[in-house]
Amino acid sequence: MRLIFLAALLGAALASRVSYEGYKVLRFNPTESQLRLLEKYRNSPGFDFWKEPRKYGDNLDIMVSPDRQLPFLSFLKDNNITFKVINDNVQTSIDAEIRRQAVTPKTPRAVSFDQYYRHEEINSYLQELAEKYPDLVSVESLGVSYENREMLVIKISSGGGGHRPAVLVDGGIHAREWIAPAMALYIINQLVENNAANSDLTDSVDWFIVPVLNPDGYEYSHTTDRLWRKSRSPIITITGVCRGVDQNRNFDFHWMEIGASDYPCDEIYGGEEPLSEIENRNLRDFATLHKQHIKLYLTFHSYGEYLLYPWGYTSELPSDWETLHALAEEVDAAQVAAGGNPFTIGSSTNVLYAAAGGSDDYMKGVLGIELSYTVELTNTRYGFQLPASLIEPTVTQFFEGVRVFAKYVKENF
Ligand code: 0X9
Ligand code: ZN
Repeated sequence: MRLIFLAALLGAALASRVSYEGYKVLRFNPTESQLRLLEKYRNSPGFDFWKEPRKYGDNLDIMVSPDRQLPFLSFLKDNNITFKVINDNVQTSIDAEIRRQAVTPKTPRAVSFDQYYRHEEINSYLQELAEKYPDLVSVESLGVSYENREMLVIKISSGGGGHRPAVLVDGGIHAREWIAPAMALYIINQLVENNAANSDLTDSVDWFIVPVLNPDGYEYSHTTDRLWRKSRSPIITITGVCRGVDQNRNFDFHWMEIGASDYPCDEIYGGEEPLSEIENRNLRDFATLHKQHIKLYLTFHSYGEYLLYPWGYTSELPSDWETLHALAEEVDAAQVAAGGNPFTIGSSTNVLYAAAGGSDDYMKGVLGIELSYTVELTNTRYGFQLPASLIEPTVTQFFEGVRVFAKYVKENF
């Protein structure tokens, strides 16, 4: 009976999903000239560049659709480009993930870090914390998403009447990067439910945490297309409707200048206008209201193990880049001491790629938040589909870095 129920649940979960049957992910360690050759495939149909290298020695991961594999493999052979297949069939790993999600018991009122939660579950957890810890926690709505999902921000403050320096954290601007909301949730969990051990992080610093900045995309990546990145608002084109804007190309600072597309069907579509996306306007409004107090902005993404600071729109550096760099190094040392791999540190443009309209650039460039970082968590062969069993080591290791960030804010503002 139980088996039939589970099979039915799984059947429903698998129905009408985007299929990645036969898609492979190849990992390269290209030389500069090989990279130039591979770059030509970047915008070709059937190719999805999951992770980009910038400096020699970094890896490049490309997902290739079944119909493009044969010609691509012979191109690689002709050019002596070696690679490893890190995922032989993306659909198989998606199915395994769906199976795990369907059978993992959801335990209300006790969060755990061995499973990924849905948006509703995350919202309920935040509300429960507000009820249980009224002296430390309050929850506010930033507004609703395009598809009417409530976007919650949790405020963690042990007092001070809103005059203390604050940290703004978000996760999940990119739908498929599930470890990002999980990281945000872990920070919340530690600051609130383990406050006795972490009271030094909240005794003179306030926290504003938005665990899911793209709730519609996040839900869509759970129900329909595991590799969805963008928001879900529809945009009419001459060939039909395409959905979604890359919310991290949509902020109003050097919008569309570089590394963004004006074609609505592209993964890095910047939107019809800056801040076209309601989810981004919701964050903008909240951050603007509190900008005097927010000293540090952390936006979580995956994957690649990078600690990035502005700018993403230019290779020039902000005047205080040495402070940003030195703090990132301290943060990295702490997470390495906790067992993590060393992260690559630098400005987005210089160590990753140029891409304007990101939330990190906006927070610093427009709102004047001094310390602004994009954190790209994890760099495993699993790509975006980090197995749930690896959530805990990932988030606990990086939490040691978060401690260093908090200490810096506490001591310097
Ligand atoms: O491209 C992005 O938006 C981020 N990488 S991801 O693979 N998670 O999509 C990096 C953003 C870095 N910041 C800026 N370019 N402003
Ligand atoms: Zn991302």
